[in-house]
Amino acid sequence: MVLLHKEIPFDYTEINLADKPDWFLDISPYGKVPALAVDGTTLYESAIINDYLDEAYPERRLLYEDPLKRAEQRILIDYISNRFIPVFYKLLLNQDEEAQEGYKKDLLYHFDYFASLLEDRIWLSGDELSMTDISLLPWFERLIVLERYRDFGLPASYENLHRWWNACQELPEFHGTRTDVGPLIESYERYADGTASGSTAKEMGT
Ligand SMILES: N[C@@H](CCC(=O)N[C@@H](CS)C(=O)NCC(=O)O)C(=O)O
Repeated sequence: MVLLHKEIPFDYTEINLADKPDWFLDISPYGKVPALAVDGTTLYESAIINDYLDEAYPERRLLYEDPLKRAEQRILIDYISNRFIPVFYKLLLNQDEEAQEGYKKDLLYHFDYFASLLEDRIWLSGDELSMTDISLLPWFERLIVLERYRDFGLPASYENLHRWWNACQELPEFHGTRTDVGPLIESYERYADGTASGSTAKEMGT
């Protein structure tokens, strides 16, 4: 989405995480997507890739230039990466129903927090789309996976978040990157039935 937002030309290669090619492991030491190769240098970790792109291509900035405001955005991105996304994976990977109920409650707690940021604005960090929205959006696209495998969705009462998610779905950046629902659901099947054995399953499985 950042590449599209800034109209940076790129080649896109999908990786089968169940059978990672050697060339991919050479450029992505954690064995994870995404990775970005730029002139012989490879970057990984999506927040760091996004930081690089915003700095190297300053047109249509997604992070504030003001250091304090930018730091606030990075705190939210860190929250999404290290507090919210792991719960998504844990709910999907854990086969125990009681534990799943606990993770569902944790997700609602995170929804409360995101909704509180949207009380008087459409976007998470101000009047315009920014990196914080782009960091959270893919996980709302993936809520359909939790609906399918764990009977969990965004409750209707979260009006602010629904409004935000509806605005996200209008973005050209979203249309240019979205995965069809069928393949998206299928790609998480092995996480949901407990047969995934990749690095994410090992790290997030409980
Ligand atoms: N912190 C990393 C996380 C990336 C990540 O978890 N990628 C998953 C797929 S969404 C992956 O490639 N997992 C490899 C595996 O399961 O073997 C980032 O933000 O780039």
